[in-house]
Amino acid sequence: MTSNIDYIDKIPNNVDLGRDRVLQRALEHWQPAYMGWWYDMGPTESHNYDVYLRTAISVDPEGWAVFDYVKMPQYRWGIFLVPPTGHREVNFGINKGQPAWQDVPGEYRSMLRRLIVTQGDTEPASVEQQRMLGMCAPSLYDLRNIYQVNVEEGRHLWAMVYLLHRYFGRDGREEAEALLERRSGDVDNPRILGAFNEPTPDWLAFYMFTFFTDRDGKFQLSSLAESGFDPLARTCRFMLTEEAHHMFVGETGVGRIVQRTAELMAQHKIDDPDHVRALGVIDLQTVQKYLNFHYSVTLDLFGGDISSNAASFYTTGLKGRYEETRIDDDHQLSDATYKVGTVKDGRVIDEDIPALNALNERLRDDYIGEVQAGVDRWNKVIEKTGIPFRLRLPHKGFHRQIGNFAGHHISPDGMVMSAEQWNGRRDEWMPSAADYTFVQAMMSGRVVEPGKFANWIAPPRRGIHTQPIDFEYVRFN
Ligand code: BYC
Repeated sequence: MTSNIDYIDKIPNNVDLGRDRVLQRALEHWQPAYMGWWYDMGPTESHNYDVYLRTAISVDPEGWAVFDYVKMPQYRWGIFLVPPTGHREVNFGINKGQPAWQDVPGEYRSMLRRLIVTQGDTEPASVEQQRMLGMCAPSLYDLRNIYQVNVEEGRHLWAMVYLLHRYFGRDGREEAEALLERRSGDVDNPRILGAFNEPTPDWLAFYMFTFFTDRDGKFQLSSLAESGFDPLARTCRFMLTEEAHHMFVGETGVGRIVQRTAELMAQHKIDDPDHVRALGVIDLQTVQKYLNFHYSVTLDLFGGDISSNAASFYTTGLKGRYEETRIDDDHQLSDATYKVGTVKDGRVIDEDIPALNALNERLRDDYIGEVQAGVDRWNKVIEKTGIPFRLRLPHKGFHRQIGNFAGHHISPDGMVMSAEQWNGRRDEWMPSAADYTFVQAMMSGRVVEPGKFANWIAPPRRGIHTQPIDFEYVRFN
């Protein structure tokens, strides 16, 4: 395996695909089905556009990407793994110290397949969720960014499908087909995880999604990058380099929205949300409601607070903790405990449970720390304008459907309420139908003039790669 990618093959790769004819044929068989899915479910009306995209040419940390105009159906989706490092070991669990597995250990096969399928399922799901948004993009810069995110989610699907085809035989191939058959939000055949069946109806939702939900991707991929199953670890490492841009799009997108709103509020000396909306921008209260929604559905993606699945994934060496190898402990967690929140006697309390069963909660906490830092940066943007409003993360138990808080009604401040009380205040905390209608009405058309931005968002600080902000990032032909 080399760092450079072979683009001569029909399927670009750095895994010497040409040497395994059976695998190559199987993937070449899957490829047209993938293209069919892209034409059906990829970004609407985009197939003939020239988009200024980056494509991976190497898996080296330095200089792995080239930037050029590409028609998205001609994007070179392929298989890129970070090269193996000599003598890697399983770094945690009962198999700690064994050489990392280059093949699937038979006894862990179904667990591993399930992890790979769940990861793979989120990638096409997000493309499906976002497919209409190109029609109302706030600028060519943003349009290019959503397309970049979409093609890379497509590539992440390829990454998981390669593992299924290469290591799981017939049932792997069947799973790979099923990944193209499920549909986000479909009643009969939905995507596997909750958040990936929610609509992403507008650009505020898209930026929130890429900030919050793509960051779940970062933390899950980081845990899988610790896996004792070496091909999974190496493919996740490369996926993480692509993920960083998606979170950048989310953070700067929300940052530019709050900047525009707060600047107009300061300039016009107003703070009433109706007056703010009358200026054609999104009031900060609505931004807070979107934040509450996306944060809470993303917290659910980490799974139950107490999970025997998570304990098994760890004990067997299949899925580690965030930055496992940098943690200074026994990497077995046999005696350790961890605090998880739960509701007792009408109050939220912390309970110590065996750390092995609390691994989902621990990863969720790592995630929350990083998310909080991003919210602090948004608040700095608002603070600079002199506007006193601050965004904040709601309580961890707010609006949860999975884990200890599911079935309880918790306010953003962490108060346990009755269903009636909570529902009575729902529209103060979560986007209402009227909020969605307002935001969507504002985003009714697409801004196509290079360098121009919709009224509701500030321009970015700089363009893509070395290009200026008014570069023609998408040509519609
Ligand atoms: N919705 O023991 P439990 C990304 C299920 S995002 C629906 O509590 P476990 C991306 C669970 O499957 C990262 N069902 O949880 C972002 C299980 O079902 P079964 C995606 C849920 O198994 C943006 C049952 O409840 N990657 O990459 O420890 C754009 C009990 O489960 C949910 C991964 O998730 C839910 N929210 O952990 C594009 C990594 N939560 O098996 C991409 C791989 C739980 O009993 N997946 N359930 O029928 C995993 O590590 C684990 O499957 C989970 C769940 C962390 C998701």
